[in-house]
Amino acid sequence: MSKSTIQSIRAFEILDSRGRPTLEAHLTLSSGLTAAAQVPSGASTGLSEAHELRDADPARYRGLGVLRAVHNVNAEINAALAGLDPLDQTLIDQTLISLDGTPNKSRLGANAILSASCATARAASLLTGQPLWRYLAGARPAVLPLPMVNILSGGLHAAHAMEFQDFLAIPHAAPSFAEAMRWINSIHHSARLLLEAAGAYFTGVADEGGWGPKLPTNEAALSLLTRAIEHAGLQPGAQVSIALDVASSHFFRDGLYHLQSESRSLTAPEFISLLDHWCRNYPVVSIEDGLDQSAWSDWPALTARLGAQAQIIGDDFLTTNPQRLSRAIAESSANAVLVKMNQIGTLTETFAVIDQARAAGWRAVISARSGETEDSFLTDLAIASGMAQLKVGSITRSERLAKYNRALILEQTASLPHWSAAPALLPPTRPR
Ligand code: 2PG
Ligand code: MG
Repeated sequence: MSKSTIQSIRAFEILDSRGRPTLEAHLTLSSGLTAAAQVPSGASTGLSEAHELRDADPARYRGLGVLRAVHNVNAEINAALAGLDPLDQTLIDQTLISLDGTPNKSRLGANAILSASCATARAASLLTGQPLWRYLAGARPAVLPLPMVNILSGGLHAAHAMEFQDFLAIPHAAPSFAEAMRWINSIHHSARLLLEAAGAYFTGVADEGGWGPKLPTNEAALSLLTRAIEHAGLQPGAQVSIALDVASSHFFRDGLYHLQSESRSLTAPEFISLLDHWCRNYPVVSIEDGLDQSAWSDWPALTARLGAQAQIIGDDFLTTNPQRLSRAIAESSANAVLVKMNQIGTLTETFAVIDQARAAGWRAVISARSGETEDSFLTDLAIASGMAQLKVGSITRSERLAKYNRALILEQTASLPHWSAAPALLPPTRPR
């Protein structure tokens, strides 16, 4: 027990990167020390995510206000945490989970609960005089993560210009995080030049800061990204590879994957073949939500077919949920999990999923949401996880840069091992 205990917690309604309400919590210790944390919010959410509590009052923010969640922090959570040891994160999170009492945190709201969980950890790091990443890591080996960076967006994040949600670049051969960002900047710039040259209609930047162009097909985006890597003077496959967040649940209906932009609807085996075809023709080494979130019987076939050449990630499919991950590990449904704190709602459960993935020999990608804040907590979490991969969105918009800039500074000040020190945790590479 540390000498300092939790004195109070107070939450506020603030706005996220889409201008929608979210929470910031301020936690005060008996020593007088205070710490804040802000929580993110997704748009392409999975059905099994913990519940984000919104007011449903149409008179404010079209029902999206979070004043009820704020009240839950200020009343019940404040009362339950007062007097507890901020260094006992497990106790804090167990207290929050029991206080809520529902399986999906729907009574108090996962947003309310996560704000308290993260603010406690930050206060504890300050109390112990450690950087947040080191406090969070505990005995885990901290690693500077390889970023996967959004260049082109479609799906729910870009007015459905294309069905696939994210086309991302993985600068795996970059010798440093700083150099990775420089490469990404060149690719992002080249993508714009190529889009303009092709006369593509711009829908403006998408929710995560990438380009949201109207391209004729999903494959056209894949081809354009490959050419943008080359145009930037980098070698696709050898230096920079491609990740896809298919987010396929959002165009899956009645047993078929509907690629409306391409005027075709595919069965699961046909869709797996299409992904296989693209992995052969483009340097794709990571596929997220390649199948629908409820298609448990199809995921093992996708992983058997493509798992050696690509990391097969479950996001909407696994929702950072320990039970879903256990089943997926047992059934060899994928080989990687996307980790988003607010899908599950506490830090302790988030680390449980990370540790479960590591023990199973799976990979994990620590990820932001499409609705983000200027909080850089995520970067510290990614470093602390030791899982060596980070997904934040694109390199425009400051809610993304808060995370990248934190990594840029820590690279130079914290002497962290580079991601290449953990090769087994990285996506496969396929030099061409
Ligand atoms: C995803 C995320 C981030 P959202 O699907 O991986 O890209 O989007 O936060 O909208 O779920
Ligand atoms: Mg996703």
